[in-house]
Amino acid sequence: MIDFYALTSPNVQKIFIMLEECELPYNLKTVDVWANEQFTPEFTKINPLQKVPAIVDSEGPGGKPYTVIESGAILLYLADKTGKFVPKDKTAYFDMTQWLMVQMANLGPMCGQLVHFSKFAGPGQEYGASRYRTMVNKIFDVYEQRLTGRPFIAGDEYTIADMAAFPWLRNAAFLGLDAAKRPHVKAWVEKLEARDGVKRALAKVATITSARDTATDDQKDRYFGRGKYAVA
Ligand SMILES: N[C@@H](CCC(=O)N[C@@H](CS)C(=O)NCC(=O)O)C(=O)O
Repeated sequence: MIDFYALTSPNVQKIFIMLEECELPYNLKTVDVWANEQFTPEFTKINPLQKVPAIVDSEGPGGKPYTVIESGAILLYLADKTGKFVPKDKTAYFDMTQWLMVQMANLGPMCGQLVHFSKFAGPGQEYGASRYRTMVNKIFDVYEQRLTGRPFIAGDEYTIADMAAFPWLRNAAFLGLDAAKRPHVKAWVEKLEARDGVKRALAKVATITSARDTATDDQKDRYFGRGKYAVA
């Protein structure tokens, strides 16, 4: 059985999608980052980075419990465990791997910074939001190009590279971008949204509540590492 440490953010949604698409059973263990639950000693043992998602598979390699952190690594682990959503063809496999890395190293971090600086930085901080909006627009353009004349990100098959990019690319409006400007990304988002596994995953996410709207200033400072929590 898989213990899935989660909340609702895009990096976590990728794993909900993979688990639901593979119809793997899992125990959902919410870690409310807005209530600072990521910082408990118990969770820090699971993920020293103090972030969700993480999984603990009681039947890992050799039949022993195994912990996986980082959403891209979790997707690769689950793909290896099930043999699903990874191309058999070597070239397609490495196309998938490259685009998974593009998501992990570029799309995710740039969107994360844009959300932070546009929603949480406060007045007089326009430089951060502007810089990351530019980066996000550029990477969205790269995905638009990639999905022009290709049904899925790695090529002909739906893979974990699609699952990784989907929660961020469908968030255009939340990120302050115009989804209509990138018609191939928009059509691909709609195609994925129509999948049963994706629908089930998003429905699960929608049931999770968090302290996002009730977090105190101190909890937010601790989460964002600012004020007395800043490390010089
Ligand atoms: N690169 C990591 C990023 C994970 C991440 O940033 N998780 C956020 C929620 S999306 C989190 O747990 N933040 C808590 C914190 O930074 O204290 C992944 O893809 O798994």
